[in-house]
Amino acid sequence: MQWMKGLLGAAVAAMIALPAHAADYKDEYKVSTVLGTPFPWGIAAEEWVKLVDERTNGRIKMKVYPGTQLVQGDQTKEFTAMRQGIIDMAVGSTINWSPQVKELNLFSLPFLATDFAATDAITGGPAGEAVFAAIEKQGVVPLGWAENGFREVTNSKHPIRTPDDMKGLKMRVVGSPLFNDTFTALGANPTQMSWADAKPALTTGAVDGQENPLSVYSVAKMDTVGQKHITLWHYMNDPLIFAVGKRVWEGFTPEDQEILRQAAVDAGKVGIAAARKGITAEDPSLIEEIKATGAEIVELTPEQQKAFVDATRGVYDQWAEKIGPDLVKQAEESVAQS
Ligand code: X2X
Repeated sequence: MQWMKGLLGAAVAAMIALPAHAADYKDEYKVSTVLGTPFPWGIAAEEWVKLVDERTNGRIKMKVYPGTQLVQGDQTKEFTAMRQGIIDMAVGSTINWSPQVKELNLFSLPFLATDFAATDAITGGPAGEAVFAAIEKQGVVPLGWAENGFREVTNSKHPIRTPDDMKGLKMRVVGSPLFNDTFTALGANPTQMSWADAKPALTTGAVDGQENPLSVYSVAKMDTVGQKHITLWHYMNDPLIFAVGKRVWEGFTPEDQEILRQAAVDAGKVGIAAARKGITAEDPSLIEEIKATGAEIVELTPEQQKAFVDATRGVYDQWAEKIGPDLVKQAEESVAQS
């Protein structure tokens, strides 16, 4: 038996002596996104891939799979697929993961955060930390934030200036039931569908409108599918999260985990800058570009915006209970200090 012990000892010694770049890393790590480049979402994901490649000298190879193609386009299944190891990594929207992580509905509370400072105060504050902890509890490791952007409402029928203008509009909404409730409260007729189905539905007129950031409107050329009326109501900013499935994460050495995390934080900054480009008072270039297509952009006055806040307050209160009143309070306090 002594010889066996000796062998075992040698094997253990060999394992310990194994270099940090574990030989059993995958040839490719699959990164899921809904939108690829040149959307800011895809820019963030590609930057992450690039930085990790550079900082590991090509030892960790990642590839972006846009269109949620790894889950047949069903963006509400992305989180589960990552948890199960079908997808290794993702840069995903809080909206699409909220069916599995109820805390992620926080960001979809209507008019919780209506400017960039408020958004950053939430993601960078205790609420952001609590949201990350909730994700981790579900078997996924969150690493950093990027941004899809402020979701503005568009339609093919008429300008929206008051909640009354929403009445009867058929609206495509995304995966969380919260959106159904918000648009129902405004008197619209919401239908949930994936991004893959949204543009065809707008093209045929099956729906009249949708809500998405101006960057998405522009890259997806929504003016060509009749979306001529845009209202900047800033009712929610849609953050994105860089994440890795837990089992995949545990396969990396601590040094490589740190590289992945720091690269996500750095790529997030690039993604956020791309998401905020051209839509500010200092740089309205994207707004001007969209206007040049013949689309009409309504900017709400504070009083006009308040009418929408009031009309959706019941939805906010009801969902604050479901999300967790303490978490919502933390976020509200961060916003108040921003
Ligand atoms: O489906 C959408 O509207 C999109 C692309 O913005 C998300 O995935 C949340």
